[in-house]
Amino acid sequence: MSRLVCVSNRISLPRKSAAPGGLAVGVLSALKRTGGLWFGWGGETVEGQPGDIERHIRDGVTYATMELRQRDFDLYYNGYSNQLLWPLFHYFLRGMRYNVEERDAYEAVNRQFAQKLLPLLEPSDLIWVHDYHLIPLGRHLREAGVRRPMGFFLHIPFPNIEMLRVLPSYAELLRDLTNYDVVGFQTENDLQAFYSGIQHLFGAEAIRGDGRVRVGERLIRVDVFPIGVDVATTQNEAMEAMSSDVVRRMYDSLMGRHLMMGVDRLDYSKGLVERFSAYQHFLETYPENVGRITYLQIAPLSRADVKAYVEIRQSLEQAAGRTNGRFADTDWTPIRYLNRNFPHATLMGMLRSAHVGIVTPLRDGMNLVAKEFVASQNPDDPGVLILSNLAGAARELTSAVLVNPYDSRAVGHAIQAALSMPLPERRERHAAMLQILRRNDIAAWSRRFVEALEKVDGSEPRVRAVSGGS
Ligand code: ADQ
Repeated sequence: MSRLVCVSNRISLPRKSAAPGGLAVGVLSALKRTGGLWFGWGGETVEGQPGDIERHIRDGVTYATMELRQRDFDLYYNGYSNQLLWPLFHYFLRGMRYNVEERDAYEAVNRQFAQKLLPLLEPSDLIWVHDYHLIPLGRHLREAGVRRPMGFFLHIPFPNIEMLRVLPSYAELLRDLTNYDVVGFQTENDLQAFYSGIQHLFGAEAIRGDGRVRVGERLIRVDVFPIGVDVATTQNEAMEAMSSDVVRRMYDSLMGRHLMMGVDRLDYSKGLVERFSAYQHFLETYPENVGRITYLQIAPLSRADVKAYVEIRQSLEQAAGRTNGRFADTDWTPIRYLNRNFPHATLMGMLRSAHVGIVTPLRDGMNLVAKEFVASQNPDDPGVLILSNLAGAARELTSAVLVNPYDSRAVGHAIQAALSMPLPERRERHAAMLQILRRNDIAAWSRRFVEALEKVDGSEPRVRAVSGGS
């Protein structure tokens, strides 16, 4: 039987408190099911030469971590990955900057990943590379002679060619993706955007009738694999956490008020400034809610070394301060804004306590919090999900209250509609969404991707790398 090898920029070591993030949740669920190897950066940077690979084995999963030089990390991760690819792929051109030195570091770190991974590979491995930090890794592995099936899954949106073309090296990026045998996206939109790039670069004839892409000798399966959640585990976590000390204290402190809750990494793509402004509109437009609702926003800091993230943090502190300064009373704070992590189960318990879950990213590959909110609810008396129609999750969760996150007034009205929604409608919407969550759960996601990899015939002449790098 084949071994699954997952590769991602950052890996979450067991027992260390994991940084929140959807990618880690997805990779771990895949590996827990099948066993195998998770290879990536362990979170340590060094000034001199990186040391040897470290290995830990836990519950059938081998974690192999490598170190990165501080300078490489700054340029590759904070620079190219998060100040170029992340904003570009999320359609935020204003936040994007192109720097050749960072591009070279991105290429060099991907080469390092390949060099460190090669000695760990076995002849029967299936290799699954995750996310935008590692797009060129497949080419480096092919150039080193790796013939095994290799897949790539993009956790974030893929931009249409008209947006992608802004990147000077867009053609290399597209060619790099054709070094994989399976390329997976979160939604049909992302898939179509990828086709737009393929058509632009290789012509319409490169896209075959069955959806696969033919580039030279290489045949690539391209498909949509919407990531999901573990519904039963989320439900159990949520139910159990309701009686935990933290969740009870939070619940008791509401003193019978309604709870609206948001959980997001602190990132400008998550639409938090617009959301705070929507909440302010809501309190202005529906003053009967003043003193009767609490909005709890949990937003752990991420990418704190990147300037745009420092700026968004300041804007949010100001916005929360403004609303609280204007509306708070001696015994009521309209927004409780917390920049910290919680154990996953605790978060699920808090989500279950909420009457409204508010998930309004300006763009998001999927957004697992939206799905976790639905899974955590009590089906007999479920809360209402307000969801951005620009999140990948909106393609599946069509029974949520869908909003345009830029339209703060409309989001304010949606909060009012959610709070006053009758129980039969809440139940109906929730049941419809739960059914979809069960069908497309996290196990189905990883199983479908691994099956696609298993179907790749390792003996095909797919070996010759499509050159992409500069
Ligand atoms: P993210 O941008 O990190 O993921 P998301 O999908 O919402 O966004 O996943 C966040 C995960 O972290 C959730 O499981 C959530 O419960 C957890 N989390 C958030 N805040 C936390 C906190 N304070 N403490 C502990 N855990 C916390 C990227 C893409 C998404 C895509 C995922 C998965 O940007 O679009 O859905 O990958 O593919």
